[in-house]
Amino acid sequence: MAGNRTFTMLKPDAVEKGHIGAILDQITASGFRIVAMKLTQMTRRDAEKFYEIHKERPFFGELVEFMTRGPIVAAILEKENAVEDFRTLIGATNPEDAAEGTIRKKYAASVGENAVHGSDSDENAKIEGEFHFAGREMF
Ligand code: YYY
Ligand code: MG
Repeated sequence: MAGNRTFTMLKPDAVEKGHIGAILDQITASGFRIVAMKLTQMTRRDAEKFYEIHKERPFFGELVEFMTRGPIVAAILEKENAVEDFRTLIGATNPEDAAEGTIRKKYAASVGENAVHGSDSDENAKIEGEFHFAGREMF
């Protein structure tokens, strides 16, 4: 059975460009309820750990550099079928391939700086949420 929570980050590019409000508005208007949220900045060690699965990929260095260059908004979102529905809402990893109206299509500049993260499985949603939030910060 599909879980009802996913984890997201509004990435440094989206925060720098002043898109926090518009993106959160689209997320909540799409039926997601915010059950944890904060503005935070990842250290190099945090980013290397969070994206560990990609550590052998050629873009890993740039990804860590990008994700640590400024604050992000981290949040846990609740909705039926949250992981899959949120991936649909954000669109393809590369904004050029993202469907019209998706968050990445609207706000992302490139595959590297693609505005928003969405967990890819229920298991990772739990791991990623717990990476960023203590129990008393999750509602
Ligand atoms: O889950 P998602 O963010 O859509 O893509 P992943 O394949 O998990 O890659 C994570 C992250 O890495 C992506 O959001 C941007 C970056 N990246 C990249 O810079 N270049 C690529 N060719 C693929 C991914
Ligand atoms: Mg991913």
